[in-house]
Amino acid sequence: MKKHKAGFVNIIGNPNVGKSTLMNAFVGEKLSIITSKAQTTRHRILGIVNGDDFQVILSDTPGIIKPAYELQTSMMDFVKSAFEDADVLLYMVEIGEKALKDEAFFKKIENSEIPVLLLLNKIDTSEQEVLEEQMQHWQGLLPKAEIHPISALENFNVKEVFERILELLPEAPPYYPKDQLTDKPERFFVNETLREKILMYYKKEIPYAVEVETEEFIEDEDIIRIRSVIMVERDTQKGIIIGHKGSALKRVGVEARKDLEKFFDKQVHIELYVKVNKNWRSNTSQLKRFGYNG
Ligand SMILES: Nc1nc2c(ncn2[C@@H]2O[C@H](COP(=O)(O)OP(=O)(O)OP(=O)(O)O)[C@@H](O)[C@H]2O)c(=O)[nH]1
Ligand SMILES: [Mg+2]
Repeated sequence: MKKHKAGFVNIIGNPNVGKSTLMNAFVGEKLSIITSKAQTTRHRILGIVNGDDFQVILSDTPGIIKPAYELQTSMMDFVKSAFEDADVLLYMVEIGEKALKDEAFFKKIENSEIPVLLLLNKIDTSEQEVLEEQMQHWQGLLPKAEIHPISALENFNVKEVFERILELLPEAPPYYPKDQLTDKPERFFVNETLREKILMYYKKEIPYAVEVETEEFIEDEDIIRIRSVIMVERDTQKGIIIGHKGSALKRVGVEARKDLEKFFDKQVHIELYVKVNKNWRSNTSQLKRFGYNG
């Protein structure tokens, strides 16, 4: 019988470099939300790729930042936990980038005992000359790492990186049932899809002041009925989220519904509410309730 390989492959890097885009490309599903704004991902999200003789458990993590408030501290705890159980570390940088924003994390990568693949992403935006200069730069900084230029968006070199991961993984039985795709429940994907639309349609501080909680998720034979609450920190933000005669909020609901109908492959009905939850980002017990720490 062929030997079975399995292990944890954790993707880390600065905000907005394309970590979630890569994870979705590996899994072939839109598990992680993607936007052009930094700090789109707030949780550690598993994406599991199963084969007859392998199970690759990928972790998408928040981009590395210096925390300014409690929510961001919890986000960085997810990144730390991804260091602790990795069999292979995927350290993603994008063309033009010169260093990780947090030196302590960089030292951890430098001294890592586990294999590190440095993925130089977004090469579709770059000239050959720049690419070569960047590869030399990173090889100089991390001599032990293997460098792979990729484009997560255009699926360039993604398959090759996956093959390399399989070579590096230890022999082990599967950690999760072979039909499982992620560790997160359905409601999580509802919350994230709504948050993606909010990141896309609102400016400045608004998306960062928002958390989404799905209170109801009822699946009938031919429809899923969802009721979600969009939480903001202040009254003024509530007004902005709702918009003139409710038009802004309606757009969020309509666009999220389209995505969720694809994701669940079923008709979806969403009811949205907006509530003020004062300073939830700095409130430890509220953060716990939303699945951040502990
Ligand atoms: N041109 C180009 N754009 C890319 C590529 N990969 C990702 N992007 C874009 O980069 C932006 C950020 O992508 P994400 O996958 O959300 O990045 P992330 O690292 O998960 O970001 P955070 O969760 O905020 O840390 C999006 O606009 C993507 O479309 C790539 O290979 N080429
Ligand atoms: Mg992300």
